[in-house]
Amino acid sequence: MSKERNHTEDYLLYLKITKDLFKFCVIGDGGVGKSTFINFLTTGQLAPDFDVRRTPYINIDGCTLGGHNIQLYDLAGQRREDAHPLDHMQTVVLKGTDVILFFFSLENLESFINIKNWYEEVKLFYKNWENDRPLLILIGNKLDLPRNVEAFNGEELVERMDDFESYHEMSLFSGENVENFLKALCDKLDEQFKNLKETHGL
Ligand SMILES: Nc1nc2c(ncn2[C@@H]2O[C@H](COP(=O)(O)OP(=O)(O)O)[C@@H](O)[C@H]2O)c(=O)[nH]1
Ligand SMILES: [Mg+2]
Repeated sequence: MSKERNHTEDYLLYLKITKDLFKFCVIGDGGVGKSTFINFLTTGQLAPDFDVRRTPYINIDGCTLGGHNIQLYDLAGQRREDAHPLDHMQTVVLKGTDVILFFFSLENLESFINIKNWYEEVKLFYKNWENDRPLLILIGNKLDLPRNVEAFNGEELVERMDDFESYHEMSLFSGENVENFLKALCDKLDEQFKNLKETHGL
């Protein structure tokens, strides 16, 4: 491990390798389904059965996915000036994050437009974005509702901001495409875990 790395980074890396641990962060406007997604991962319940509450500031949870251990950081979507975890806890939220899921709702154009702002804000945290950035995934949720964002808009955004890994649409109400997405995500985690171990000669 290189000298520039500090103890926290080394310890996180140790946990990642020995515990098969991944850190996920879910970011996007309020009401787009971030907490519903996390609840689905932890309990298997979809939107109709989940008694949803506004996420206060930050919520940290955990689950397993395809045998990997996942830490889930769910952030409040409501963006009050200087009152958001990304204003005060960038390090806690973003340090060591492996995957950022940027969520918007397909029936809410503004939530899609705001993705660019969330992305820019996250990017500010990383000193060496090209090498250190996490896996970025864009999710258009609420596929069951009348659409105000077309599929090609999401695809185009992912192409334009080419550090996004992929774009997926789903409904956490009907369940459409949720399992497909999780399968693709698990494949990616398998690949990353294998690479991480190989990089450290394991
Ligand atoms: N119709 C529909 N409603 C959804 C879907 N996903 C979440 N919701 C509902 O949207 C509202 C906000 O969800 P929530 O997970 O709290 O959003 P968050 O603020 O991004 O965490 C809740 O009433 C959910 O039941 C979906 O795919 N379709
Ligand atoms: Mg929430």
